[in-house]
Amino acid sequence: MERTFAIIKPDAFAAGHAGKILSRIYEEGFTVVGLKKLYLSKIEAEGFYYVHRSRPFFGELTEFMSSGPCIVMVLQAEGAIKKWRDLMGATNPAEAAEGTLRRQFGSSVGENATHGSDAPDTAAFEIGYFFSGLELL
Ligand code: 3AN
Repeated sequence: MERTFAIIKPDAFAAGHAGKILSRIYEEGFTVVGLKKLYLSKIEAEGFYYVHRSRPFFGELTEFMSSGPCIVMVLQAEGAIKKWRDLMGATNPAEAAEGTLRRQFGSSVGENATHGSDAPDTAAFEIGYFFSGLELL
């Protein structure tokens, strides 16, 4: 079994889509190992997206991620990292396949409803950024 880190981003949370996204997560067979609602500060968002600090959209990205509450989760399944990225779809909702979460709930490349770790090392960093071991029992 593999674990990945996921976010229901501020756009999807504010629009009331968190319940529908969680339903899909259960339907697709993930176990929700950790889950909490947070309202990130700019500093916390910058720490989370530190690998993107040199990208031109870093300011926009961290402003958006600290613009309202979100839900952070640890999801478990066979091949959870790829499975969750497949369910999310492409970064740009306009290019995301039919039936994916970003296609259904995203509105732009920045405000794209969900986040998911892209590899085992980033999953380990991202899970540890938000959850203690005790919260993942
Ligand atoms: P993904 O989240 O699909 O792995 P990345 O790693 O390319 O996508 O981008 C990291 C984050 O930065 C994504 N959550 C995305 O919403 C945001 N992002 C990517 N490109 C842009 C852009 N051109 N403008 C604003 N935000 C962007």
